[in-house]
Amino acid sequence: LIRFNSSSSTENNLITINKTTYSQDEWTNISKPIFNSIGRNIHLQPCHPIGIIRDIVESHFPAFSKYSNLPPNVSVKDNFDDLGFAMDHPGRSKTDTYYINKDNVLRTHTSAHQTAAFRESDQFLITADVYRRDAIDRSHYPVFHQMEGAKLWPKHHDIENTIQCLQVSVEQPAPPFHSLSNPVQPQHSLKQVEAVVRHLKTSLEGVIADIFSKINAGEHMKVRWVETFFPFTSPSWELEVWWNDQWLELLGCGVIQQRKGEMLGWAFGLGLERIAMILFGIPDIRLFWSLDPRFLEQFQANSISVFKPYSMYPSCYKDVSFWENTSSFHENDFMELIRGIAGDLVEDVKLIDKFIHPKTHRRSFCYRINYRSMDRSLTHNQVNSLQQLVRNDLVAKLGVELR
Ligand code: FA5
Ligand code: MG
Repeated sequence: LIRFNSSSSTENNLITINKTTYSQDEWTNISKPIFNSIGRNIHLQPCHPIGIIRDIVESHFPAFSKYSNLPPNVSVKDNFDDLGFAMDHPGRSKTDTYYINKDNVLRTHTSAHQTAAFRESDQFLITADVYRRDAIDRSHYPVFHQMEGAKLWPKHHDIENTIQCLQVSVEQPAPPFHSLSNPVQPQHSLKQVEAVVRHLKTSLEGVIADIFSKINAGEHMKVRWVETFFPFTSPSWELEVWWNDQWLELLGCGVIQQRKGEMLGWAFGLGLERIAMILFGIPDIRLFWSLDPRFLEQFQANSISVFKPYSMYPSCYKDVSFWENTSSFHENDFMELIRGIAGDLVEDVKLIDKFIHPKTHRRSFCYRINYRSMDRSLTHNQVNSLQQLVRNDLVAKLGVELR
């Protein structure tokens, strides 16, 4: 059970999020730092990098309805069932998703609101904080932001005539609709789908080209489309951009699974932190959550400026090795445990050694935890006591045997 002191909204086994009260059960796995990050709404701040990017993307879709205030507590039905996620999809597991209780989660993506938004509008953008249990490093944080875009047309509308021609150079243009795992839906004609996909791709290429031209003016920007799978779109793609000598995934998208009668359309889901890290030169994802004026005062509404790092404080590495006692050890549970203790004082956690005992088949792990604060020097005593708490909790909560 979550028990937070002071003015917390949890009492006995109840948890209240945005005025809805839930009873906790054996699925509940929301930690205190996660609970506390709900409602920060950094995507609504016009002078915050995440808010600035939201404004740029929104300016590309002037006629769309905008939703930016939807609470993160949603039902399993909204987040998974209604979108066609298989019952054994790994995203549903407790190790990947924050459950409020068996039937409710913190949304893992903005797609959780698609069905409800379509009841009000045929073209919309949704911006929101989303929550996923994940690794700890400079580009992963358990809360990040997504923008969902979607547009529907009556099935027999002449979509072709609504496409504006944009000048973007695409390294790998639209792959054809050939994959058995990524097919055109049987109720759609190839001609219609080609028009929808051309509209989707030119719209997104336009957004990305606009964003990247702000830092890369005049330089040739390479993007490519890669086929992928989502349970709620088909065919589906990811858009990748060539950045620092590698392909970086920015968004997923596709033709919406036909759920709404005689309509046809597209949807996309764009991650804001990745773009913001590139655009503003922000080296560590934790900085987006900083309340330090040295961070916040660097940015102005509607303008892109490269982040000037203030001094880096020293980091301190601590290793911990242990045997698992059951075969149920999951790395995300360990990450969550560390976040619960060290919060934003942990920069990254890496598995540096793994060993399987030849006779007992028990697994042994060695992890290296890098502690570093972004706004002060940590003392040895502080780091040692954090590490001691991590070691204690490993035994008490994950049932491992320290080596
Ligand atoms: C989705 O979340 C789908 N809902 C996207 C979608 C919407 C597809 C509508 C089709 C139609 P995915 O898990 O790939 O897909 O996440 C989408 C984007 O969010 C990624 O491309 C990436 O930019 C961002 N993202 C995903 N995981 C993380 C993470 N841990 N940290 C930062 N950004 C992330
Ligand atoms: Mg993806």
